[in-house]
Amino acid sequence: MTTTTTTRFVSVVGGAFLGLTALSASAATEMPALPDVTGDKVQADGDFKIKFSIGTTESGAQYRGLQYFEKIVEQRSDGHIQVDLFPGAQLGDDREATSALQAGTLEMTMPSTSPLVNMFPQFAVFDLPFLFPQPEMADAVLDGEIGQQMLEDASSQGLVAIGWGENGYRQLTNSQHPVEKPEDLDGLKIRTMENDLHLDIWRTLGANPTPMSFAELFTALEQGVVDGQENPWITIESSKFNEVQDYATETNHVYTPFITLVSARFWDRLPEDYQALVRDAATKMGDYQREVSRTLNDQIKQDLKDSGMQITELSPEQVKVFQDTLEPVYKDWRDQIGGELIDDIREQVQQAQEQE
Ligand code: KDG
Repeated sequence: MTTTTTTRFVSVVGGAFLGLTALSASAATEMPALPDVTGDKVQADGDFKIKFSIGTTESGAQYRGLQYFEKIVEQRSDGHIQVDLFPGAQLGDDREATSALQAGTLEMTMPSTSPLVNMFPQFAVFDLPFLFPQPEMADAVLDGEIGQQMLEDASSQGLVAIGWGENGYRQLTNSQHPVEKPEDLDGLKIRTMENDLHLDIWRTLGANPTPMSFAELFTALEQGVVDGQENPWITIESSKFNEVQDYATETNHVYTPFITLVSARFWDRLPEDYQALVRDAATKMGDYQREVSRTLNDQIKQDLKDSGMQITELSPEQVKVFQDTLEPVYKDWRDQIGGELIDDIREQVQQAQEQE
């Protein structure tokens, strides 16, 4: 059952903004109120507890999505399913949390696809630079045939994959100097996710990349172990990277999705009606998270500027220099990822661009 993104992507944020301001240092950013829960109550046998772990902090869009998931599941199960949220990598980073699901010691997590390429090589397609010019094109692929097939393929190795979310477009930050062209990266030590394609991207651009878990990143930036990193604006703010990074460049170089995973051991114990409830809640969480992330993106970039961060906005010509410099990455990774998958996605993106 796949529905096209546009029909499902009804605005859930509306105008209601709650004054959630205390969470991040430069926060004028207000999180939208959680939408009301729609759908009937679900009756099934047994009581269940879901521990849901993520790596980003409680002041990000990802956590706001989890709060909506919690609200839906607890209300529609009449409290027979309890959901406990663990942000900030309290229960481990993306790889550790995913292993805990396989071991059955944790019920749910929502990692980025990038750190899991070692388990699911196809996920590397999302690490290709400048693949999605607009987020709606990523939605169309993730919510379409390709994305649904990937969820089925990732429902293996002790895991059940039930939905997508948005980490977002990645932006470069550093503590040394403004970056406007690849040459400015010469000698800069850039932290990347634990992902060989990302290492290739920054090596190809002339930087000195090093892979590291997200959980270790703030300290590594603070202590100067690395000069820079790249993440979406909302993660840069919610993780307070602006407190240890003076410069940013709006590169939008990669769109990273989140994937919602459940422990297969837990899933197999869950009655079918509750499985359907959890899957529906995961879909609604992903849609809402995308909307929060996109609604707040520009506001947060402004907050970071107001907090003193020097943000370089690249001209289309400057972006093209980065794109052209990275084109060889597509050739180098074609066989490993699968030429057909890359072509199918690029064709879908092209069609969407032609319809604009
Ligand atoms: O658990 C948090 C990570 O999924 C996410 O933030 C990954 O973008 C990421 C990074 O830079 O590690």
